[in-house]
Formats: sequence, structure tokens, C-alpha cells
Amino acid sequence: MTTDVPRLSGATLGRIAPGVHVGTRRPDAAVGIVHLGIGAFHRAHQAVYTEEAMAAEGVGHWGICGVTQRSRAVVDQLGPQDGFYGVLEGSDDGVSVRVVGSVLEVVSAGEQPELVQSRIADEAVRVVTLTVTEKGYRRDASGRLDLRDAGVQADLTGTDAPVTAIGRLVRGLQERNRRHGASITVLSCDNLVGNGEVVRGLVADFCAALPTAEGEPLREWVASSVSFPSSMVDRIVPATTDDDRAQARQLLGVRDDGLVVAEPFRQWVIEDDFAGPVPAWHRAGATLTADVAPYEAVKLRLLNATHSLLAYTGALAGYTTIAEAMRDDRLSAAATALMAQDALPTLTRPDDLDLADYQQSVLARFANPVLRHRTTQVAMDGSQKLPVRLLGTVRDRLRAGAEPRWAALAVAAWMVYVARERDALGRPLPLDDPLADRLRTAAAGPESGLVERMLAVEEVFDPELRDSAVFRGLIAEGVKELLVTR
Ligand code: CS2
Repeated sequence: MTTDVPRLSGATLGRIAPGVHVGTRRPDAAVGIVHLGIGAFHRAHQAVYTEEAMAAEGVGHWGICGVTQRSRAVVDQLGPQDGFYGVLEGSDDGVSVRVVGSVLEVVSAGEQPELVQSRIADEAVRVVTLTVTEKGYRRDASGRLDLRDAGVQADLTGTDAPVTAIGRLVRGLQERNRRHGASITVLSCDNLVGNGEVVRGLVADFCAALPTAEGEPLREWVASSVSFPSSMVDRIVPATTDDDRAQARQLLGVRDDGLVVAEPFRQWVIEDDFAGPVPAWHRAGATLTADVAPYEAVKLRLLNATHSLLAYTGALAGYTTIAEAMRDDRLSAAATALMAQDALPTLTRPDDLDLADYQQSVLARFANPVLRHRTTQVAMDGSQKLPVRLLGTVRDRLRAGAEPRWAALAVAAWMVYVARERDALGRPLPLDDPLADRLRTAAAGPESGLVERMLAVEEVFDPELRDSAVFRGLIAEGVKELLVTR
């Protein structure tokens, strides 16, 4: 690590190499958004849109207060940098970096819970955005708030500072209602079906589980003053590596510990249902629409589903990155077939999307050789991701009397990934999943019973899928194929 290179911060902006786009921070910069879950994705996506929206409008009051959910790593990365960080964008056409200045503050929820609460309650804040990942919502198998979850239970008692995302959100809203009751928009940016409705439902479940005298007035205020638009977010953002940081240092001329890496492509479709003012995200390229559902289904079922297929089959075959997996003809053919044969027939085309182009662009994006997106990164949290991105397609195709062979292959690859714990070269495969113990137990035992045992995991498979002989048969074929060609 070179120590003589100055670190990126408000004070070193003048030392950034000429030609690098640096997001300006205006004199009227102030926090107007609280973001729960300030990981790499938020920094490469909503924070960039927000910066451009503020620039287009000539205002500074949509600055972001980013909240870290679990680790304080981002506080340490961005705090000393006054919130400034770079986004390294790379493709065949070259690599470039820009500096983003829309994040004004990073707070560790574990260490400063009262600050998170008071920011959400702040009258100047009109939007809360979330990227807390699928598992961060603590839903049970039916999609409701998991009242058996220890974190949810603790947050409901309210004795200690909240530990779950929904707990933090509701406690902040409660304080807001107590203080002044100004309306606010809560915008989920996670890969869930109907993410706005999901959060609305979880907040309602939380209120309903509070003592009536506390929960009922809150529920009423939320119903009248908080909106929960759905949104579809898209940008591939792999974990940042030391090589990326070294490359950015070259391009920037300063050291950036908060660097994130992304593909050039980005997309954001937001349901036009705001309880109050929001940034002019549409002026930064976001689409506002009355109905996000068709966009969301296209993205989850074409892009994310195919990503998971490549992640599990690719990792098993010994490929480190998604781009390497794409260079295997059999795997890229399976990716193409999953989209065209299984997912496409289940989709309604959004007016402004050409789905043939969309599929091509997904394949090209996955093949981007500059992104070192690890197969094992995409493979994590399979128990949470599969139902959202693959099993809806499976269900729709089975109901139509069709055989979703490629979607079943992806499910089979996940099962083998869980059971095998090693790739074709004998290297260990990490099982990073909130249900890891349960999955390992289900996967243990003779390979002949693997499919049955995994299908019995009811957090992932509902009775309709579990009892489908067609689905079971297709997965079994997939498993056999994967075991033979290992
Ligand atoms: C990926 C997504 O890790 C994963 O599960 O499929 O993070 C994907 O890169 C994004 O949704 C792209 O927008």
C-alpha cells in the first residue's frame, strides 16, 4: 500500500487528476435522504442518480445520510473522505472513474442508533431508501414479517436499540410521527417482487404486533402519510478488489478506500407514488411509471435468474467469475435458453423495452471481461434469491403445462452447489446463506435422495412446487447432468 499518495477527501479534491468528473458539493448541501444499507450497490446506483438529479435541478438538499446495517466498514471508508468516493466503470471500451459527492454522512446503526432514528424523523428528510438485501427484510415463508425472528422480537419490545432494518425504519417513523408527522416516501431498492408492497406490508405487520395503543395510531399515520413506491434497480456492482483500488489510484491521483466498481449500464424504474418531494431522478435517467411490475419481472426473471444459473453452474465447473462462465459455450447456451425458453413466455413486455435486445444486452453485460464478478458472490443467499428470481418462472410454466428445463437446471445447480461444497478442481465453495445450517443438513446424505430432501425445505419451496412430479423430474435430470459432467 502506497502511503505517500494523499487520500480522497473534501480537502484533496483539487489534487484529483484533470479530466476526472467530480460531483460538486454545493454550499446548500444538506441531508434530505436516509439510506438504510449503504453497501457498494447504493453507492454505484441511487447515490449516482441522486447526485445527477441535484446537479440537474441546481439544488443541494438531497444529500444522503447512509446507514450501515451490520459492519462499520463503510463508516471507516467514507468518514475520513468526507463521504466522497469513486465509481470505477469498466468495459471493453475502457475504464474510467468519477467521484461522487452526494453522500454527506455515514452512520453505523449499531453504534449510533439514536442518530438514525432522529435522521428519519428530521423534517428536512423526505425520503428513506433501502438496499438491505433479500434476507434483510426478515420475512417468513409466506412473505410476512417473521415474528419468530429473534431480531424482530427484540425490536418489537423496544427495550434496546433496533437491530433489524424494519425495526429501525418503524422506530424512526414513530419518532417522526411524534415530532411533526410530515409525510415521507419509503423506497425499497432491493431485488424483490413488488418491493414497495413488501415494505408496506412488513411495516404494517410490525405496527400490528406492537401493543394496540402504540401500534394503532402509528399504523393510521403510516397509512395516510407514508408512501411505499416499488422500484426496479439494475447495475452490476462486483465487490471491489485491491487491483481495482490500485487502478483507481492511478486514474484519480489520490487514494480512495471507499471505491466501488460497476459496469457502465444502469437502470432505475420507479413507481410514481411519492408522499412528498423527491429528487428529480427522472432528470438523471430514471423512468417514472404507474406500474413497475412488468419491468421488475423482466429484470428478475431474465437477468437475475440467469445470473444465478451462471453462478452455480459456473462455480461448480471451477470458473471464478461470471465472465469466465460466459466463455464456456455450454453455460452461455444454457443462459440463452433459460431466458428465451423459460422466462420470456411468462413476461409482459413493458412499452419501452424490446425483449430480444434486452436478452442480448444481458448476455453482453455478463460477458464484460473487465468486471471480475465472482460466481461465489452471486451464489450467496440462494435460499432467499431463488424464490424471487427463478421459482415464479417455474410456477408459471408448470401451470401452462410446459417444462421449465433451464430454470430447473439452475435450481439443480444450487442443490449440487450446497451438497458438494467443492468445485470441479476440488476448491472449496463457500455456503453463505442465512439458512446455511438447514441447507447443509438437508443436503447431507446419499446423492440419490438429494432432490427430495432439498425440496422439503419449506422456506424455499411451497407445496405446489414440492409436489410437482414434473419439476422434481426436471431437477433430478439437471442434478444427474451436473454430476456426470463435473
Ligand atoms: C446479482 C445481482 O448478486 C446477485 O444476486 O444477480 O446483484 C445483480 O448483479 C444486480 O441485481 C444487477 O442489477
